[in-house]
Amino acid sequence: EPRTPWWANAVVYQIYPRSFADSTGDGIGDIGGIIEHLDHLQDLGIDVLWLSPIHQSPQFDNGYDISDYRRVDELFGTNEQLDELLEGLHGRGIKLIMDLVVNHTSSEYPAFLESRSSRSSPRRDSYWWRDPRPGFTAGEPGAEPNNWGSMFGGSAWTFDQRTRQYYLHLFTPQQPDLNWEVSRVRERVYEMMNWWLDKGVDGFRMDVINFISKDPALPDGVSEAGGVWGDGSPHYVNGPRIHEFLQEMHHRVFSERQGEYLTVGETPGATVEQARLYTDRRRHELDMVFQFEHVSLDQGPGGKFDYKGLELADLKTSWNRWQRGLAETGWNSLYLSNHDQPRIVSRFGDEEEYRYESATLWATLLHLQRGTPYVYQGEEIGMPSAGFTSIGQYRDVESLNHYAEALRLGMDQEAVLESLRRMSRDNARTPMQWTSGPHAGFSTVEPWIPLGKGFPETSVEADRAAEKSVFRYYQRLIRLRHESELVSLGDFHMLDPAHPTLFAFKRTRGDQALLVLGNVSGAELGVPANLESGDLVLGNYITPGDHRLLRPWEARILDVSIYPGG
Ligand code: TEU
Repeated sequence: EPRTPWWANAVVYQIYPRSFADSTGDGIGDIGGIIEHLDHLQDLGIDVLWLSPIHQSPQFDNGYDISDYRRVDELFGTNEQLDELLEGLHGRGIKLIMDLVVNHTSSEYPAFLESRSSRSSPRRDSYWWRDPRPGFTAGEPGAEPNNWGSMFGGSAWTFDQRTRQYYLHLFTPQQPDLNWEVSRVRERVYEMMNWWLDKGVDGFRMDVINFISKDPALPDGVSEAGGVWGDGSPHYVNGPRIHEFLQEMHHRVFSERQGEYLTVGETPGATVEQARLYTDRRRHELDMVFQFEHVSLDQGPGGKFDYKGLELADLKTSWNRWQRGLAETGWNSLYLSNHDQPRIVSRFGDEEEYRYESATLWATLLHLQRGTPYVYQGEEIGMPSAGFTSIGQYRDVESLNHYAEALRLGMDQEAVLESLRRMSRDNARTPMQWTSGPHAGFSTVEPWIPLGKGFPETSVEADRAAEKSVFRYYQRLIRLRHESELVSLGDFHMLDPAHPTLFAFKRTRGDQALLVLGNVSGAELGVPANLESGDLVLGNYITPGDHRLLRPWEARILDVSIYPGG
């Protein structure tokens, strides 16, 4: 197998542009704002920036609905500014990967407008058009071509009066799914990818890329007793031709390029076995994928808004399986936070008294694994979740739809608000807190979404001036990965997997070994006798402690190498 890839010790930082920094005074973050904060990224020490979509879009799903794949939306700036950003990043040795949203387009994308114009359109087959279910009246409930529900509520089908057929959309009706069965559709995607790479971008984060291959029969999904919609996912998650499509994409886009690229697929529902296929380098599909197992463990059978809390042992079991499963073949991406997930200090940590400690503990447990860590904007200062208490504060289409639907079904309003407070995607989308000044230094005017409840205590300015700085701790973790092959490449060994609050693992390489210890609780915790000794490499408490005791949310990285003869 070829030499170690360049990204084996890289760290990626994600920017959600709408919420990062506003340079134009319209309350919405933009490319100019990112350019103003390049020093922040460089100081942190990251290698790659992943930019969530900045393409032209009607913004029904904050840009994950693209109407022109080669133009920057004027909300975020201009193509020239994007070139400037790319230059600024490259000048600092940072690569740029773009979001690639090609499971679906915007319903305002020209090919969709053409496709929906008539049944005989040459683009008709670029999307999934189907007749109403036989025996039902078109447009009436039950007449949908199959029983699939959309990710964001309601049917996955919308009826189009003009041509009297339905089109498929796994997300909002403004996000029609492309038909990847049609080779012309695929070739246009590859052309567009090549266009971006020719401009100098360094790769892609591929939105729900494991949804692109559907069983063309589009069979009904199994529906739960009492449930309205069937589960269509077996017919489109890791679908029949997914590996063929990804190999074709690699061939058309990457195979003849010489540069250093990064591809990461977002793959909800991917198992370890699937992920191994996606990321086995001999198969030429993807470099790594975002799996969803560890961010589903605190959910009950009712799905993401059915919050049940985390059992630490479940997380250890899951992470261990992924670490081991992709040890020989394939590669892990490591993340706790992104624009779709609640903030980690609020979700698995303590956003109040031990905000610094729990932020840095989770950072330690993540960054000391083997794989590529992703840092989501604000995570590096321990920003908590939004803490919204009224529906008027929310902006996310998924949250708003869920609220309306839940109330329609007669659920208790307070309970629904509480589940949104826990799990809403808006938890990660409040404005980046740069200072404790007006609008957190994010903008000069009222931002598009309210500031999170962590304001004004939590900000880049305050954190960097503090003795206990989350940012400085992230800097150290990132440096450690850059400098230590043990961290980037060492083997992973989980210890004490059933313990309810101790998170312990070893990394080994040759005669070198690191022991990572974390106390995932607000109570003191005795260290098992066999894990007491070692030289402290990094810890998240500034005062020295007792090696037999972990303080609340304490994390330690110890050198436990066995030196020959030592
Ligand atoms: O998300 C895909 C996805 O399935 C989920 O992460 C989803 O956002 C949510 O968690 C469902 O509860 C990707 C993008 O990251 C997301 O922002 C987009 O809304 C979605 O695709 C559609 O493009």
